[in-house]
Amino acid sequence: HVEGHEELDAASLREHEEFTKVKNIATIELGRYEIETWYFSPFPPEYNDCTKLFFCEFCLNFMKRKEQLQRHMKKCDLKHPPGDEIYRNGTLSMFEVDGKKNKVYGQNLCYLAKLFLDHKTLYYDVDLFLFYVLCECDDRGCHMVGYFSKEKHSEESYNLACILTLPPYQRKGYGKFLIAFSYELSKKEGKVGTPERPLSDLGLLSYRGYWTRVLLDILKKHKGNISIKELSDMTAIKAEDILSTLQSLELIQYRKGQHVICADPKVLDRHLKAAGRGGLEVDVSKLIWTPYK
Ligand code: 1VU
Repeated sequence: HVEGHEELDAASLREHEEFTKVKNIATIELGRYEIETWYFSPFPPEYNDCTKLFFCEFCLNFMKRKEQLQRHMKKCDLKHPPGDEIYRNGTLSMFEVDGKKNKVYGQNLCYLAKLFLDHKTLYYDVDLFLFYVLCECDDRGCHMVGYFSKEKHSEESYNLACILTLPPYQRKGYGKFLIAFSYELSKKEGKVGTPERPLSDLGLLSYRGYWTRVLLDILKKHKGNISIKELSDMTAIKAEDILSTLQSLELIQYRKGQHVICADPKVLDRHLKAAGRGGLEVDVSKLIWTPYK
């Protein structure tokens, strides 16, 4: 996660790493939730004396006191993230926010996300990223559930930089929805993609679950031989990730100098059962999007 870290030399990087060990903000208020934080986040120095912050759930501005937030809510005219609504299915919406066009929102989102992300070292250079913000919508507005960020141009074929489901919404299938969404965007771009590394424990679990389900569903339905390349073309999952997933399921054998997928239907069913719930489906017919140029 190197968003805007290039200018730092080794010494300041070490210093930064020392500093990031101490958690400053212990709780945040966001919409109707009070949420306990997990990690340090580098809020501007004037917030150093705070242990709690109050976020506007729509523009993500943060304040030191509840009264400030209440005053802000009377005049904030956002009822959803800034940017384009690119997906709507029932009460579920996805907004695409360009970090260059909505710099403050992008920075606020990063400060917020860092409270729940261990490795992320992103601070100011949000210009290079798009943010895909998932919301549950009702008559009061569109409430952020989670998001992922994506580089506008990635040399390493990353299709996702950081992913977060806010703690009150975790373990309900939103994470797998966000992952599935990132691959649907890659399919529209005609590219394969992979998440930026390192993955957190929860990130790896979610990705492993997603990859397993998608690949086994195809293998189950498919008749005859199929190659990793074909699987990759169908799913936009990078070949290395397919190989490591199938290897971890012990579905790969090495015969005569070649990797061969061995897909016994009974074994597939057993793995599928173990892979957990499918998560919320992405209905691609409801995605209205063209790749960034
Ligand atoms: O519920 P299932 O079993 O069907 O699937 C779950 C489960 O396999 C696993 N999982 C867990 N397993 C054990 N204990 C847990 N607490 C737990 N949480 C998840 O992951 C599968 C996905 O479940 P989900 O679709 O309901 O996913 P969530 O909405 O809970 O979101 C998953 C993430 C990783 C986004 C969420 O846990 C989160 O925001 N964590 C904090 C931030 C983080 O670690 N992000 C990933 C960092 S790596 C990165 O950003 C680089 C790409």
